Amino acid sequence: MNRPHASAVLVVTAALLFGLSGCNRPANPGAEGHGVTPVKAPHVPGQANVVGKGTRFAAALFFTPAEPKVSQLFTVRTVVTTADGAAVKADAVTVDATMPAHGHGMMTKPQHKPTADGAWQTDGMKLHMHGRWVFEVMVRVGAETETLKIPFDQPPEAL
Ligand SMILES: [Cu+2]
Repeated sequence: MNRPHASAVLVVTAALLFGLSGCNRPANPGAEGHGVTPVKAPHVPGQANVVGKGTRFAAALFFTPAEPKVSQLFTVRTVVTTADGAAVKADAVTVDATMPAHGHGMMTKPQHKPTADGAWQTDGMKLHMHGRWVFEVMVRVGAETETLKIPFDQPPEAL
């Protein structure tokens, strides 16, 4: 899982080349031309893939599979707390994702359901391009709602 050095150098080189060549030369087939993809640290098993905090609530998102590839369907488990980190049982949670720089969202329509342990599960997520996405996590607890916006960089392939 932790392919060393060579692949990291490749990614950095590809990112540099891509950055220099502008937006009209896709770095890999299927990806439309756009900006440099930051190299992210490998995901640590058991830890949330992304976390976000608003003024009322915070959310931790766990992906299955743990490191989805471009265009691979995945499931998100969302654990909600108060912004201070206290446990809270959300009445509704939805997860969406968009690429603001490109003005588009996902091509799938994810489904959301509560889990037996008080978290929420979103099936049918798919990030069909590599690059910067923003997860929009809507949390409702009673009459209070908040939407957390959490940036995420989808790598060209699982690192
Ligand atoms: Cu895009």
